[in-house]
Amino acid sequence: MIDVRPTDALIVVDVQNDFCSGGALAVSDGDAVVSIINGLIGKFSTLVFTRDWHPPDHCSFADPPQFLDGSWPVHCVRDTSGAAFHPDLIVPEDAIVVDKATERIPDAYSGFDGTGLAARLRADGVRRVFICGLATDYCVKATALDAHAARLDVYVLADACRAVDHPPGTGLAALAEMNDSGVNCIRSGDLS
Ligand code: VGL
Ligand code: ZN
Repeated sequence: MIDVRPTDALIVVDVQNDFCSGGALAVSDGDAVVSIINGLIGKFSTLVFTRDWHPPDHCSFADPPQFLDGSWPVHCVRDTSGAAFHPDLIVPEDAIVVDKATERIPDAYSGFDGTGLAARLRADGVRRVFICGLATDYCVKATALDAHAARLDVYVLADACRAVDHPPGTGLAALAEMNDSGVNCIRSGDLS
């Protein structure tokens, strides 16, 4: 078991309508992470929720999208219902909300990319981060690798993530890549 400490942060990545069932870029079984994450937030004194927050003409949008080359259907356009957090996700008033990929170019998958998040967490005395959300093989992976590069101790809560998994196996490969890079892959049940 891992005891959650006051210097730990939970980072919830992109649990937004467009990545959940019925969304523009739905991750299969994406909704399943919501209740797991809701059960974790009471353990943490620092909570970060990232949002994919694109302008309407974002550079990743394509018709037809190729998925593998970084082109995607229109998704998570700022201030639209698709970009809103899943309606059942508990987002406390004092949580840190981080918007990413807010300019037309470039795209950004990591919650640390251009957001000032590393400095903010450092200023708050955070040493370890526990990462969950959507999608394992894109924004969760990029956020975890950047957190590690920022010299935080990084844990990915594998059961509280879901992958785009296109082609199938990409989600598991992402977990292996994170593990090989020094990110600890654990399960939410390991937290006490
Ligand atoms: C994401 C694809 C495009 C993600 C965001 O949140 O994983 N994936 N934009
Ligand atoms: Zn995006």
